[in-house]
Amino acid sequence: MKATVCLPTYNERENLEKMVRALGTHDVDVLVIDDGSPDGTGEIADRLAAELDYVQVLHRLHKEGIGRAYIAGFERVLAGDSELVLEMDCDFSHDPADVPRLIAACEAGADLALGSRYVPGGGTRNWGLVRRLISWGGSFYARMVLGVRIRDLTGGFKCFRRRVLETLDLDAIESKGYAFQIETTYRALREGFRVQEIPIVFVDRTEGTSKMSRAIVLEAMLKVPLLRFTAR
Ligand SMILES: Nc1nc2c(ncn2[C@@H]2O[C@H](COP(=O)(O)OP(=O)(O)O)[C@@H](O)[C@H]2O)c(=O)[nH]1
Ligand SMILES: [Mg+2]
Repeated sequence: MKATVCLPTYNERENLEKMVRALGTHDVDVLVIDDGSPDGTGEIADRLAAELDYVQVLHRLHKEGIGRAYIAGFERVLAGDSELVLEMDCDFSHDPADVPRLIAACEAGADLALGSRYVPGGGTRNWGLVRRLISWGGSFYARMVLGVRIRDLTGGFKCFRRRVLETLDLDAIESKGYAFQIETTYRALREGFRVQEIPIVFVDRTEGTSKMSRAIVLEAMLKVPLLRFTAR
């Protein structure tokens, strides 16, 4: 099945080229979604797109959070002919070598495959205690409030069959940070799609800096109970 990886970037100058070339060893297209990074990431993306025919770039003017970036990216990919649409961070926390396993899960029948840190075989590496607690605690909290069996609700390494994204009302999704990940998976479950967790080991970035903020965590905490009572 034809697959496109959506790669959102904000100041990923040190990581982008290496990531794009690593993805090029797998049979995927890549759409870089850059929110006007001041560090020149957008120009690197343009140079790669000119050189490599599997690469495209979507430039957005302002940093609006990963949720808005992904929705713009999904709309672009759905206008083409890819059957599978992937989400992935550009900082090597998600291993490009795991991409074929997510794709294989969808080819074998999953509608949405989640790279999961919290199923047997998965885990995190070199994250401090605080980040581990926020991440695991966030997934635990969301699982309890939403009443779902998914172990990793906040992860951002995913593979969607296009019908999932075509069914979800993307314009109605307002979540910007981790809440976006929780919301898309929860809505997919509510629509009756088959969601499967695939174990991955998440490694903390060594280049560049995280864009995680208190606002992103707070948004997720408030959004979860709202989703429980309002999402279709
Ligand atoms: N286009 C875009 N990408 C973003 C934005 N915020 C984060 N990213 C990208 O999303 C991915 C994950 O972000 P990161 O800061 O590593 O979050 P963390 O892994 O939770 O610490 C990276 O590829 C970032 O460059 C944004 O507002 N717009
Ligand atoms: Mg990261």
